[in-house]
Amino acid sequence: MSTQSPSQRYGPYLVVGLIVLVVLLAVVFIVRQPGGGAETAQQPTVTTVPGLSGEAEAIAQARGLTPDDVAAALKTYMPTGRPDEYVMFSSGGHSGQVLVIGLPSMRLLKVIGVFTPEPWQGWGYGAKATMEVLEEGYVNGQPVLWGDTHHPALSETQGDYDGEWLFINDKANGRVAVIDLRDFETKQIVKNPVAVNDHGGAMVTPNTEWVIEGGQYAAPLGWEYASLEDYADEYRGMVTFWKFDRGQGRIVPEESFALELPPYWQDLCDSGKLVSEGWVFCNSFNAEMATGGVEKGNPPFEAGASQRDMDYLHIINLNKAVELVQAGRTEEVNGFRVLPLQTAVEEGVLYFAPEPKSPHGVDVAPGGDYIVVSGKLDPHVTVYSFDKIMQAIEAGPTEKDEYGVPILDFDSVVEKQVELGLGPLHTQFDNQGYAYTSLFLDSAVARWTLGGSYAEKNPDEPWALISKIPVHYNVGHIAAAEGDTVSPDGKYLVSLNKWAVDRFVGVGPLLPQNFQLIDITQPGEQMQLLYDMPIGIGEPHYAQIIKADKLKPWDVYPEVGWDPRTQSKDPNAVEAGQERIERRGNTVEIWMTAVRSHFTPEIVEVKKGDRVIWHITNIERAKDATHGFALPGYNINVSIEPGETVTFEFVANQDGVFSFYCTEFCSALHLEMTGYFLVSP
Ligand code: K7E
Ligand code: CUA
Repeated sequence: MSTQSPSQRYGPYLVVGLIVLVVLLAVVFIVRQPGGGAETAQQPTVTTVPGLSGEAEAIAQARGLTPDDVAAALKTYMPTGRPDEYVMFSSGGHSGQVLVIGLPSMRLLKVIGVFTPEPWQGWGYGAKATMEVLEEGYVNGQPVLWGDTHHPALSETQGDYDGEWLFINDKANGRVAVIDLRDFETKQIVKNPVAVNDHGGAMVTPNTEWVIEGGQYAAPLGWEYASLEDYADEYRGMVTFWKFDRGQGRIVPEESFALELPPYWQDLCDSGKLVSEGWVFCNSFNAEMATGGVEKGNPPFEAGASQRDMDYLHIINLNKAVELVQAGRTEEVNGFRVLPLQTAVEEGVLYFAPEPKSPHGVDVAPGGDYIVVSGKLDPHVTVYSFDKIMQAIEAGPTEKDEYGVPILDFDSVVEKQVELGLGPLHTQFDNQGYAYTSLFLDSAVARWTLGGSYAEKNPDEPWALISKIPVHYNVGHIAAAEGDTVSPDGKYLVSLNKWAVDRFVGVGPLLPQNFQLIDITQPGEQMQLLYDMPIGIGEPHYAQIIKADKLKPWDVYPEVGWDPRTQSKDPNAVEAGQERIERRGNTVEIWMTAVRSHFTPEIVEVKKGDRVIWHITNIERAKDATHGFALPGYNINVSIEPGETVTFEFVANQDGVFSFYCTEFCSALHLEMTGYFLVSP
C-alpha cells in the first residue's frame, strides 16, 4: 500500500493534464475565431486610469479598464433625458421589420412593423389600415407575412437625407415598403410584378424621384415557368425604378417601370449623384450564367458562378431610360411597364464595365465622381471614374456581350485598385476624405484614402490603405453617419457583424448579431471601438444613420380622429358624447372612444354570425397616452395612439363572453379599462 497522499500520487499528472487542457482550449479558441484566428482573448489588466478617483476609480480597477475603455464608455453614455445625436435605421433582416437605434448610446428606440405583423404596434392584427398595407404585399393573392429586409433608404433632397421617408426592400419576395417618418409607420408595400425576388434595393435618386430595386436571381420576367435549359433565352435580370410621389407619400406603380437585363445575377445598386446624377450603377455576378444542378453532376452554383475572372458593372442612363418609357417604348409584363433589353442597348441606356469576379457592394463617392466596387473574392476595391466612363462611352466601345450590351474597356474606366484585405464587401465615406470598407473574411473595417479632390482633406497618401480595425465578427455592411450622402458627417461608424461568437453571455446555439460602434473622428490610424450592441432580431443587413435633428416626427396625431393610412381626418372618428352602436340587418357598427381609463361604450352585444365593424378613437391629446385594444379569441389587437382612429372588421363566428381590455398600462386604473363583448348563440 502506498503512503503517498492522492495529491502526491496524481500531482504530476494533474499538472501535465492541466497544461495540455490549457493548450487545447487555446487552440480551440483560436480555431473557432472567424476570420483567421488573429484575435486573442482580452484579459482584464489592472491599470490606473489617470484622473479617476473614488467609485469611478474603483470600478475601473475592478474591471481592469484601460483609459481607452473609460473614454469609450463616456463617449457612448447619455444621461437619462438626453436624446441621442444620430438615429440609425437598420434593416431587421428576416424579421421583416426596421430597427431604430439612437447613436452614440446604441439604445433601441423602436422596431417598426413593415412586412411582418408586429403586435405591440397592432400592426397586422385586425386594424384595417395595417391589414390593407400587408395585403398589398401579398404575392398573387398568397399571404406573405414576413420579409427579408436588406437595404433601408432614407429619402433625399439634393443628395442629403431629408428625414421625411424611409424605404426598405424585401429580398425574398421582391417588394419595397414606404415608411412615413412623421409617425414611423409603414404606409405602402409594392410587390414587383416582374421579379419574384430582388436584392439591390432600396436606393433612392438624389431627390427621391425614383426608388431603385435591383434584381438578383434571374428568372423569366413575371417568373413564369421556363426550363433551365432555356436559361440564356428565357431567363432575365432586371432593375426596377419605382416612381415616388412625395405629395401623396406613395410609390405610383403606373408611373414606374423595369429595365430588362441579361440573366446575370444583379447584386447591389447605387444611384449616381452630383456629377453622375441621372446614372445608376448595379453590379452583378454569375456572368457565367451557371444554372447549378450539383445533383446532376454539374458544378454547384458557388463554383459555376465564379469561373470567369470578370463580371459586369451595369452602367445605366436613367434619364435616357425615362425618356424612352415616356415615349412609349415599353412592353408590359403583368400590367407593368418594361423597357426591353434590345431597346436599352440600341438607345444607349445600358453599358457594362468589367469588374473583378463575383463582387458585392457598389458605392458612389460623395461627389458622385467615383464608383467603388468591392471584390468579395478579390482583396481589392476597384474604383471607377465617372469621367472616364463617360469618355469611354463617347469613344464608342467596340466589345459587346452576347446580348449586344457594349462593354467598356476595363483599364480605360478604372481609376485605381486599392488592396485592402480579404473579403471586401461594402463601402462608406466620411468628411475627411476617407473611405471605409468592410472586410468579411478579415473581420475588420479598412480605412483608406480617396484620391482626386478628396486628397486635399487629409495629409495621407491618396488611394492607400491607412489602417484596419478588427470587428467581431464577419462584418457585412457598415454604416457611417450620413455616410452615403453628398456630405457625410464622419464621427461614427457602425459595423453590422453577422457573428458574435464570444462577445456576449450564451443564449443557446442561435446567437445575436453584433453591432459595433466605432469612433472615426481622429484621422490616420486611430479608430476606436466604443460599444457592442447585441441584436436579438435578425439578420440585419444595411443601415443608414441620420442626424437626429433632421427628423420631425409628430408627438401626437395632428387632430383627434386621425387616420394614419391617409394622414387625414377619419370620417369614422367620434367625439366624446357621440359614441354609439348601430345595427343594420346582420351588421353591427360601433363607434367607440378610448380615454384614461375607459372605453365608451363598455358593453357590446351582438348575435353569432353578425358582421362587426368597430371604430375606436383615442381622444387623448397627451404625449404618450396610447391605449391598446385586445379582443380575445378573435385575433384582434390594435394600438391606438393619441388622436388616432382605428377600424377593424370581423364576423362574430364564436358565441360566448369575451372581455376586451386595454393592453397599454395607461393609468392607475388601467386594469379597469375593459368591457364585455357578448355574442349570443
Ligand atoms: Cu451585403 Cu443584402 Cu447589402 Cu447583406 S447585402 S451584408
Ligand atoms: Cu388604456 Cu390601459
